[in-house]
Amino acid sequence: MFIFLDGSWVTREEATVSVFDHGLLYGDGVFEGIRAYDGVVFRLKEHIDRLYQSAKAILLEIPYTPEEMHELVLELLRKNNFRSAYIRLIVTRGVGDLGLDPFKCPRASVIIIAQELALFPAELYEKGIQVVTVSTRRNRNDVLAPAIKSLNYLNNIMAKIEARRAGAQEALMLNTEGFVAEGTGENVFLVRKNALLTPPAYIGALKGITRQAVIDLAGGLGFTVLEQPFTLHDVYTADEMFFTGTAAEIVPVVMVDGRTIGEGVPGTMTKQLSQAFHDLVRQDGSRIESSVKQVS
Ligand code: PXG
Repeated sequence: MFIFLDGSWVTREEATVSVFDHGLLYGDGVFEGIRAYDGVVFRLKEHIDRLYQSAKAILLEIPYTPEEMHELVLELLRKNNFRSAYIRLIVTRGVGDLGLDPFKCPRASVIIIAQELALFPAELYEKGIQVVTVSTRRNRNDVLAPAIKSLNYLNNIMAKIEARRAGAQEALMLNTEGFVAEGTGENVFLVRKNALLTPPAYIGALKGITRQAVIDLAGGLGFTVLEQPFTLHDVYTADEMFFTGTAAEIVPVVMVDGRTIGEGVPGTMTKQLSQAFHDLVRQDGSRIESSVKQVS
């Protein structure tokens, strides 16, 4: 298995970072989780755009252009002979001293890892998951913009710990005003009658690539999409609910805080969207094989 590490293609054993890297010392850096399906990297351009936006927000200069980064991801998949994979792109502040001053880190470190896909158990999608609301709140816009996909996920990890300790698979996170924000690594959607509801990003959610794909697909299926704030009351009384994310894709939620959502089984709109999403991911993205290799 090859890993891209600061300009070199290295093995898993060789892929090590310095203990002085500020990504390790302070969570100072940004990342992306990306997925390839049957030779297509789903919405790779959108993931790269978001990576550069996250980097810009924390004043981190990535030592490659977005076009070079795009090509590096594809090259990594080719070198590993992967057609379907989970890809992790990481940019850390790089090596500095033990102080937190990022200006002492001369060069950002770039790591790209691809792993053959470990799929979640099918049962999760057939039966749906149970979630609990947790006391850990999502990052506030005036503290650390939740739109930044940073290496500092501690508040989401605390939320995950609360959920797992309560016997649930995932946490539902609120913002400090009590509006529903998202899961620990997923965006959230409700279905009410023929409409799909999802919180606007300013509430405290990441602008998910899967979230946007679902919004795009919903229009084609004739569903109304409302990006508006909602509360736990709206959750408990929804007809259907699901989470979206690169790793999780579309996961039905059938119980929240002991309240059954809809009929307690994955809903029809959720199923329709999942089907449409599975078709989309094999088409909408960057082909792994370079065009020169394709014989027409
Ligand atoms: N919200 C947060 C906070 C996230 O970290 C999403 C939503 C979904 O976004 P995308 O673009 O993936 O549709 C994420 C995704 C994982 C994993 O392996 C996922 C994420 C981060 C860390 C791990 O499930 N981010």
